[in-house]
Amino acid sequence: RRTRLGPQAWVLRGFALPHLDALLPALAGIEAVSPFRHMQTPGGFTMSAALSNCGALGWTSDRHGYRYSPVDPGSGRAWPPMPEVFLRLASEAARAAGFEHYTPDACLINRYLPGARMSLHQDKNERDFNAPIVSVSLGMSAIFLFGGHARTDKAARVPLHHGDIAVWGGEDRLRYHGILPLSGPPHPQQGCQRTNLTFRKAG
Ligand code: MD3
Ligand code: FE
Repeated sequence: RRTRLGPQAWVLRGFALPHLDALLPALAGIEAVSPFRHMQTPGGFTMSAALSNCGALGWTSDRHGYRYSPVDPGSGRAWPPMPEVFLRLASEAARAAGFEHYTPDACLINRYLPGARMSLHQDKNERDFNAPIVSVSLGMSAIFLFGGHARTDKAARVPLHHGDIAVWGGEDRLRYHGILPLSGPPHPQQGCQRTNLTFRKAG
């Protein structure tokens, strides 16, 4: 089932479910090399969601700013490579939403425990705003905030569940968005957490 959120924004309900037997072990492998950690923001706050990355470039944040980096600042070594199953899933989801030939070079992995949130922001650290963003939700359900092109535009609230994939491109690519504080029942397999994979063409 495909739900339209905007002219070029879609939620593909349950699209990742048939891929989870391959996806979850690959995720565990990444986590073992580049563990989840809480990053500092340039404003001096600690982000409530913990993050890791895989792929050629990883999104990082510290007191000096936000940027994509080929190395994990925790280890000084390259981020783990993007698993084939990640690439295949991201590219299939992009195609299902109308974006052909999607080859992301970055996968940011956010982990939310109850209470963790992401306030309204735009994704502007990528070089190419033409490529779509693909986001895979795993574990506990969350309420996604989908706003407009100005921070003060009223945001729609969209529930995202285990296995859902959202795709955003074109004129929807720079819309404000966020995640409400995580709450609700634990997920039967994943427990009290939500993990979100966000694929981007960053470099
Ligand atoms: C809509 N993460 O890491 S992904 C982020 O669930 C981020 O962890 C959220 O926003 C999460 O930057 C939401 C979905 C998403 C990502 C980028 C977008 C939605 C978007 C860009 C434009 C519009
Ligand atoms: Fe974002």
